[in-house]
Amino acid sequence: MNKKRILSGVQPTGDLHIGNWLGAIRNWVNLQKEYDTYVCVVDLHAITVPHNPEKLKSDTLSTAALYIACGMDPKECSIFVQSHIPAHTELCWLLNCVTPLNWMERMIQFKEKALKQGDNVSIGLLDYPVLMAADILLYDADLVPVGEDQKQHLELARDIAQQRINSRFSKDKKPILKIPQPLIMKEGAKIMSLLDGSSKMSKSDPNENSRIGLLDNPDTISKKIKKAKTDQHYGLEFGNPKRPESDNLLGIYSMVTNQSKEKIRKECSAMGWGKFKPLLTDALISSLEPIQKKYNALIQDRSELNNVLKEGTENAKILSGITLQRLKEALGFLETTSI
Ligand code: AQP
Repeated sequence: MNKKRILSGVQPTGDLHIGNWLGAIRNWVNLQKEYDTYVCVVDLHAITVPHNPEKLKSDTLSTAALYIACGMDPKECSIFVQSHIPAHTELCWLLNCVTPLNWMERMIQFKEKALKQGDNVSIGLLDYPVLMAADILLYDADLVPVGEDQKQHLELARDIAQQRINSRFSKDKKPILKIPQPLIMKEGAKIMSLLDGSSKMSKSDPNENSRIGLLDNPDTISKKIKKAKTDQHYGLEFGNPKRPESDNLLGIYSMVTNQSKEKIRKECSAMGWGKFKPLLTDALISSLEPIQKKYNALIQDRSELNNVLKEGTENAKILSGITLQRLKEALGFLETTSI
């Protein structure tokens, strides 16, 4: 039986953090054997907010290298850069022309990011979810592993595919685009800022102390954890809405030590912050050390990384070309072969 396909990606908008790892990449690593896995570095998404061209290049490479360093195995999956496959932008245009504007204006992430941009909001930022729909639909993905924050975008992709393409343009009731399902992992679905347990850890947070970068050195990790927000209570607990920092840091500790919440609860319920923080620091340092080692090797000798990206691009070109052609036919475009 054919494996079901999954597709996912991270934007090269800065240094990847443990939220990107625990909420996304680590899940892909666990899924890659079971699924036909496509992961891309979504660089076209990264320019929906103001960007630095030199940094975009290096962030794109470092994001791809981190996929591999975190355990994505090029023998099990295809890794590629979104902008290397022109079908993404072409499909995005086709979908733009059938997507109602008011669907886009409802998107929570757009509203949040637009607030930060003031008068500088680009059409690209508004269109971000349509490009994301194109990314997913191009590969006939069955499942999309996403964090809780991306669920609304996936629902939009499903609505565009079903309501605006399949039900309007399919002639023989055979779907033109496959309807993807979200695959949301319970643990690590959302890692919160170190400085505010109620807001998401994010690359674009101007305060670097809000996040642990995957490439942070031990000294930086230690300093950031020392500065992490705490509360006045003694003893640490999960799930108390009045103590989001306790829940978040315990959750991170549980994930990086690969221990169940139950075990962590027993270990930490009678522990003060002063005793817990060094434990968390050590656990983070040792879980990131093998990732950093592999990353440094990949970046120093780029030949392995280049080969992985070339092969991934070839695979992605084949699949995306088939879907794009199928949709263009259904929409009535004149074929080049007929002239
Ligand atoms: N804090 C988080 N907790 C769990 N998962 C997270 N993801 C991001 N932040 C967290 C997941 O990482 C994947 C890729 O994210 P992205 O970089 O494409 O976009 P994002 O969600 O907007 O990530 P950031 O770090 O917040 O970037 P900026 O600041 O540039 O917008 C997604 O699966 C996401 O759920």
